Amino acid sequence: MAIEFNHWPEDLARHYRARGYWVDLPLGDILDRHQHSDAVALIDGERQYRYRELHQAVNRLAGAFQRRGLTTGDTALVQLGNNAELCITLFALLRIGVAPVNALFSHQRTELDAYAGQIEPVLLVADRQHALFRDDHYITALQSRLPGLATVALLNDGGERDLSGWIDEPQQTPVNGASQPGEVAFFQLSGGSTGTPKLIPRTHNDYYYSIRRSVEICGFNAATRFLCAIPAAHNYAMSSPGWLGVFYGGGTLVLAADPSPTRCFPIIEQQQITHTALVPPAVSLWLQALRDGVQANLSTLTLLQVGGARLSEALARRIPAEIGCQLQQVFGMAEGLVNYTRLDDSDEVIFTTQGRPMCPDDEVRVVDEDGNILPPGTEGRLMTRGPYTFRGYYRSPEHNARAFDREGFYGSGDLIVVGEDGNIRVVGREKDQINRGGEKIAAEEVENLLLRHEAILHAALVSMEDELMGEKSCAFIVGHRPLRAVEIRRYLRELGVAEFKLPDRVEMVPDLPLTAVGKVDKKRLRQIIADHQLAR
Ligand code: AMP
Ligand code: DBH
Repeated sequence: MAIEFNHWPEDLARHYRARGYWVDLPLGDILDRHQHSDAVALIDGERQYRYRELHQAVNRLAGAFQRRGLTTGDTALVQLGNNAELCITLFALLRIGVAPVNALFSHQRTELDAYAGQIEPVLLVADRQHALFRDDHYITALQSRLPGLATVALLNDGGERDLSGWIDEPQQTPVNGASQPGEVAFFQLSGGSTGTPKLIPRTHNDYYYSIRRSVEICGFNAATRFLCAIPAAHNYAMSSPGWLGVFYGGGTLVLAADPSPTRCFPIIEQQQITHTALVPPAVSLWLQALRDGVQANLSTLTLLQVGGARLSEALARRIPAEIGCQLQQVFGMAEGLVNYTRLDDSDEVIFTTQGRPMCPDDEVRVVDEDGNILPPGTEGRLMTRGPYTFRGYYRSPEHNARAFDREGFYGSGDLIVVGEDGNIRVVGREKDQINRGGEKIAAEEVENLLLRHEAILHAALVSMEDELMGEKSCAFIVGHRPLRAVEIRRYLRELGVAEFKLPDRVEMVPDLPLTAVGKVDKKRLRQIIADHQLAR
């Protein structure tokens, strides 16, 4: 059975097909087009796959999944780091029509619980090297809650369930069963602003378009050697143009475990990297390393993409000057809409804006609090719809009613200004979220966890400025007794939360300031912490 999702209205769907955005091909086509190629597709440490080999590995794993009973319309929870197995697993699942949630490797129990609870997976793919999967406790707990979760494959297991073993199983049966191109291919993760992390159904048609168009704009081709050092499961790394874009163009993907200069500089030199994508804090670290005189030959690098969080103009200007490559700003979202500065834009546009929508049929509106459309040049809320912007979070009718307007425009929660030339500047945010160097923290999610602590009465999480990360998080807490930051962080860690969500700072207060309508006054709290920071 096909996975439910909110469809585009018929007239728009017809338009998107007529304009050639939706081509009715499954995402598996990205590899199929190169299945006879001897070009190198993927480099992961010492391991190297040619397109032909990658395609065969995908087919073998798809067969292995099929023999274990997986079939079209099933769902899977996948948590793998930046390795070849992540790419092989995704394509194998696409081949047999199983829709995964690709959790980030930094995710812990509460995040995985939330995703599993929503999709009720029949398959789990995880890594023994992740703390949660060192033993079978968590797997057993998941299976007792989800009786349908019958199949488990584990990287670095060595036994019957070893993922690498499954990839090596000889292919005995032809694989088939990809879902229809108009149906859900997989779920993307929303940075979110609500208590439970929301899932974004993405169809083959909409996602494939976003990849093809990104490849075109960014100029990826067979000569591209792309370094993926940011989390490969993230929408940015997958599709803007990301590693799926590299494969589409027939180039070479080189994986790295993290974006630190010590990790990446030698790889860039050895692998002759031409393109890579970073978040702003990583850019700062790269620039600092170069200023510190770290020896590195980055001369092959022609394009550095930066996105996920606001890049300051000062930092932007240093990129061509000090790294010696072109900058491209990327303002995107897992929900869909992606904006790029173009390769032939003026320095002014590239340094001071977050670019413009990639598709002529991306509809972007700037509206006020009541939804009235504002004139160009005015700051307001971003609303958008288009051929690759989703129409609703998975199984979240109430939240969708708030996140979308009557015409199906999605409100991203960003405050923007659109210039006369159509370029967008992100100037703020109205969603209750902290953007910690590109990693999104939904305040409510952390607050709910804090409130489970026996000594905590009220809690509010807000952003505070940070030189490296852009923003960090500060928890204001009303408690029965004084609590120290280390204690709170340890408590959250024990609950099982991704490390980046732990409050960077904790302030005990007698009460939380309220607005006139009785809501926690977060603006005031942000001001309090800013004043504290100034005073230091
Ligand atoms: P997510 O919904 O988790 O995919 O995160 C998308 C959000 O990240 C956007 O709505 C923005 O708030 C933020 N974002 C992404 N790229 C940029 C950028 N280049 N500049 C500023 N904010 C960004
Ligand atoms: O932050 C994001 O989610 C993001 C940034 C750049 C994204 O999803 C994308 C490009 O596709």
